[in-house]
Amino acid sequence: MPPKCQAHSTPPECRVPQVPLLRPGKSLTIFCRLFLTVLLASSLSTAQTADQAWLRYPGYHGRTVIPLKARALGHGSLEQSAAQELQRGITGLAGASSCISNSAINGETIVGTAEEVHKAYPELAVPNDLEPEGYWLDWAESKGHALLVVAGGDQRGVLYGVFALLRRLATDQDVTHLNLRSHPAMPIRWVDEWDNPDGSIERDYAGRSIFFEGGQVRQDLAPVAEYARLLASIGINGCNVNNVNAAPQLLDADHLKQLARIANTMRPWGVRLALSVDIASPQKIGGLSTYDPLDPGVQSWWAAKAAEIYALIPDFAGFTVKADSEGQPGPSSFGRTSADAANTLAAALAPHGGVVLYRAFVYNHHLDWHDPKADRARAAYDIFHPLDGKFAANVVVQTKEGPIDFQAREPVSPLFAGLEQTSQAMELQVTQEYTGQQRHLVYLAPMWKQVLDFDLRADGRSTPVKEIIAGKTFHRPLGGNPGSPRTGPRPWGGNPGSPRTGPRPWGGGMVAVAGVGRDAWLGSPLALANLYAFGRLAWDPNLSAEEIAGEWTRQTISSDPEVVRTVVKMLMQSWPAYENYTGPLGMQTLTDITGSHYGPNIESSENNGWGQWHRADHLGVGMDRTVATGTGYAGQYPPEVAKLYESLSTCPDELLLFFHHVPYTYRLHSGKTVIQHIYDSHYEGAEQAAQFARDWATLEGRIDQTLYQQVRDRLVYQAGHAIVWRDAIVQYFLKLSGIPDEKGRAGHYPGRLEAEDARLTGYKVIDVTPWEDASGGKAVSCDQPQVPPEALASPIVPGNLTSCTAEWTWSGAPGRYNIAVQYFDPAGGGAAFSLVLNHQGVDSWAAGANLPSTRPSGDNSTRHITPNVSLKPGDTLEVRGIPSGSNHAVLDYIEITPAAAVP
Ligand code: GCV
Repeated sequence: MPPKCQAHSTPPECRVPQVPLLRPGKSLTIFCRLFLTVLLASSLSTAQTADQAWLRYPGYHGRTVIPLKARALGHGSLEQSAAQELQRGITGLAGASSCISNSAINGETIVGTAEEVHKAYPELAVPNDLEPEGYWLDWAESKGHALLVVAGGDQRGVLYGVFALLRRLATDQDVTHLNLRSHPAMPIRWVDEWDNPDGSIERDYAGRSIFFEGGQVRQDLAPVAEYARLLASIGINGCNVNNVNAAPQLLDADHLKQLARIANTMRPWGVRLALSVDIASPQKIGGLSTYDPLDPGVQSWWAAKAAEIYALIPDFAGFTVKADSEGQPGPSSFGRTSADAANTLAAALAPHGGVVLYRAFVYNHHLDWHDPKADRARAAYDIFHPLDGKFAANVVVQTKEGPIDFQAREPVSPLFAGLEQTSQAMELQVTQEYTGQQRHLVYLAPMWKQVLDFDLRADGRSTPVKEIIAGKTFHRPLGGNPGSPRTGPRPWGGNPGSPRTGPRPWGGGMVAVAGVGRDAWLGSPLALANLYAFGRLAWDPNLSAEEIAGEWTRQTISSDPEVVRTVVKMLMQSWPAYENYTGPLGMQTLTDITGSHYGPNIESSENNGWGQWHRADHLGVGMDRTVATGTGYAGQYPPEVAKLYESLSTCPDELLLFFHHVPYTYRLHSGKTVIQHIYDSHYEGAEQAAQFARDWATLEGRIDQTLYQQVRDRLVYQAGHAIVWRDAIVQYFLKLSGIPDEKGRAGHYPGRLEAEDARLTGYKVIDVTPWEDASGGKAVSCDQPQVPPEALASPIVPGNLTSCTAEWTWSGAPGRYNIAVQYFDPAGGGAAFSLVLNHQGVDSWAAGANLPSTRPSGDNSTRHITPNVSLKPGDTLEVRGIPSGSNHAVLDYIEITPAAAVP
């Protein structure tokens, strides 16, 4: 009889797995076992590690038993990583489980390629047709020993199989019945890092680069190894380590040697190095007089450079190219096309098996905004569709999910249906450039799912984006031509050392701009759910955003059902909430597009060449992109989709203003007018953000306290910043349209006392730019601080001497109130504030949160709440601001609300 064992205190009995591969007559003797080996208890103490993300292995609460020992059948480095990870994972998982039997020895988990498993255990029915990078997990028995088999189609498959097994255990899934076979939906599953050699990162919100510092590759690559481990756990197989605005010097001989160290560090985790290249490199660092892609000298230069790279990095993945875009040099300077440039690079890489990911993010950022037909959204299709069929087989056109630039809402890029003879990859952004920069909780998987599942109806049939980018729809074998046999040499998908032959998958894939840095990977604990979700969707785009959120929460935070329920709910509501309070109906994120891309700045989109226009005026709003009267963008979609967007009667509300210019009084399908929807959605979104903070508060005591506190602080900040967004957009459109809010909220703020209406000492009234970022457009700034009377009586301490004061007299009812102080916290100094009641201090806090922009604006407008203050009529309330550096302790207003009404 197997010994009974219990996982934690009240779980059911541990289950004994079924062994479908047993030869008849064998009996089952698998007992409660989990690993105790501490072989790899590892040196993970202080460094930046993968267990700060989801690889924590916090404890096994499931009831299936698995063998105690793990063994790799082969000697390849990926397989060794796989076996070591299994050991490490089970060690962690075993820690919290009582499903451990010291006497249990009669079994092991074996990991190896299908070929190796077959050789070692000929009696096992291992599938012999596993796909590249695919795996198969099942129970078996050999010579009276229980075997848990992890077989890979190749070495990467072994690694991914191990992570799949660990994921099932870490999420307490039943592994009694396995027989699980899986392979990735698409071969290219890369992350792009926009790191610069000096250690800075473009659009990064998590500290400095893990790859570079001071112009060189960092000596300490331990975080890179941990990152590669994290990436492997979600099936990512490529990492481009430098900014697409590429520094050409990275291709010089010295830097290539340094980059080879990065490649060596990531290789044991199956992650291949890729590089972004500047198309002008032959001229900039090669000493040539031109970089014309059709010049033979230029072509030879690239061929020699590729050979030099492959001599150092034999499994080099390929190049990513941003050209003719946002000031980057490109083939248009020589009258050449994007295909000419891509093919020159492709020819250089082809003999070595590399690919070119050529970005379709090519547009003119000097568009004429007076021209009603000009439209940035058209650019990718206009430029790349005519080139379909002209790209070399190892070129993949990499297209952002939407036609503009990672906005909170855009339609799917029509280019996905516009390239039938070209392999394609979809580019997403994990780093939250336009979606709250990791200070706001925005789980992006639901948005990505909408894109992946969107049916473009190319050629009048079902063609969801996920199948197009996987190469299935148009039969695009990566590195081959449509219709060619899916066998033979393949440029991608093989492991180092493995033969580059055999069946190959259809080509294409997904690439995420990740933006990891040295500050806990993404700077914010919950933001890591996006990186996790990206990898899981690139492996299997049919997974739901909700199930991925659940998996991530169980592995990262807790498997307590209440915690999982709460966190999943918050994650799932976060993108709609953000969209609600930043820019609804397809207007895009109404942010400062020429600056921070963070706070509200509605007019910044207009009257410039960047082309993110929403065309709001006093009569109406929206960009007419119809074929009939607008820019014609809608006509870039296949006919069924074009028709849907062209007509006001069928265009979905959420994209109405992306496709149509309508009066504010236009009625949506929901029955609301556009203007009322703008008001309502902003109030609703801000309320949703406040609810996240309340939801999270219910988890105190159920989860790690440090994590609780970190996330709590962020959510409280987000709730305040959502109000900044709400008020900016609502007051802007109220003023522009002149149409009141049916619900009487816009322009009326109960309990709000403006700083400019206070009795001011030292403070002077200023205009805030843009005006909508301050309540009433004005604030007060402490440019000439005064010496408060009590400071004169105290010992002189530099810094506490000078402040400015705004003072109000309370005339409301007696009672307990929350007092919100809305102030600006621009970069460039750490100002301080205090709240004073009847000359007694009740609260004080420091500004200096490192928010964008050096001038007061919606980027840095911040709310501090002092709860539960007792007030009676005639009380004097003061806010004192102490400036520092260029932070002038700028104050917008205070808002006094009954204590019960606000959490
Ligand atoms: C790397 C947006 C970002 C830029 C980025 C560009 C791109 O415009 O704001 O920082 O440049 O996209 O994707 O190339």
